[in-house]
Amino acid sequence: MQQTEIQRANQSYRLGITITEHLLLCEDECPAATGQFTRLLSELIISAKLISREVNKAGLADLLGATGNVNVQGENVRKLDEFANQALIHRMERSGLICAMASEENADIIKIPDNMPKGNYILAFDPLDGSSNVDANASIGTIFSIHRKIEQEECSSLNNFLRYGYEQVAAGYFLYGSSTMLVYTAGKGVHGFTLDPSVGEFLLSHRSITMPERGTIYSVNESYTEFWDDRTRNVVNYFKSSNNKRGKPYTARYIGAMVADFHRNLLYGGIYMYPADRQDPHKPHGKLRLLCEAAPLAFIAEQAGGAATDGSQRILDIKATELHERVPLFIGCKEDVAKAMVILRGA
Ligand code: P6P
Repeated sequence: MQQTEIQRANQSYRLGITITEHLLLCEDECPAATGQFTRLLSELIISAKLISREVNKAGLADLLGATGNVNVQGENVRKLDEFANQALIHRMERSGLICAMASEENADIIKIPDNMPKGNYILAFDPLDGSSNVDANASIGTIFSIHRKIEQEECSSLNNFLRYGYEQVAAGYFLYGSSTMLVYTAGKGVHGFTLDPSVGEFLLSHRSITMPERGTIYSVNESYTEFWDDRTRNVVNYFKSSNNKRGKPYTARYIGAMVADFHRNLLYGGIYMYPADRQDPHKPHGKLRLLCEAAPLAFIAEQAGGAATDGSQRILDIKATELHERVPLFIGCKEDVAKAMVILRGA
């Protein structure tokens, strides 16, 4: 049927729901909402658009490779790590919404300069998770966790960061992959938005994401098998030798960027594991950071019907004792994580 000009015009305006519209709708549903959270997420989105732009042209803009510096984690800092870290810090410290930040790349708390306005939110982030993959054009991402400042604490007090995961106000990640996505939760489900570069807007693409009870994928770096304890080896062997929810063997998938492995497992169903590695002084409790990696993704996993544990307890029930605390991590479909816990407990 010949489309009329009006129908064509209408289609060109049919953008779908933008993240801003989504947030404003959520605000209407939350009487206590002040609009501060909407503004905070909007500031994070601007940072992510800048990072996405640089990630997408990294190969052309001399942004690949290392800076020659080593961060607090003992990892080589890559040019894009540094760009992403500075883009987030620069934007957030001027927002007037944050009273202190912690970045995986910075040893200490990032204070808001005295000449900048302060807000009531505490932000922890991994500016570019999996960045060692960027030279190979594999997916990487930014992970963020948002808490409210503790009323009686000074902005820069470490106590604002040493919190239980279940106290998070919101958590999410930006994924720089075949498309740029935002996946976040504020405690009312998990929602995914895809950046439409032609209009520069994040559009609702995955409403109310839920994980299947049991998955089909296991994600772990098996080159460390000899460094695990027997129970950890038994967990991985279980997934290697059992049938999944479709009655077929689990499929092994490991990108080397947790945010990308997590996202695939969130949508398809699976479990990601980074166990303790007793042979590596850097990783006696695993490699992943509680505040800026495990806790935010655990919040998302649980809001999507999944689960996350360090092998003995729920990740969200862990109260951080230091800024860069590391934890072993088993995260994904509820039944897969439960099975891992049973084996890890030696039951
Ligand atoms: P390995 C990236 O550095 C990261 O923190 C996760 O995103 C990723 O899953 C893991 O480390 C990869 O570590 O030891 O398997 O190379």
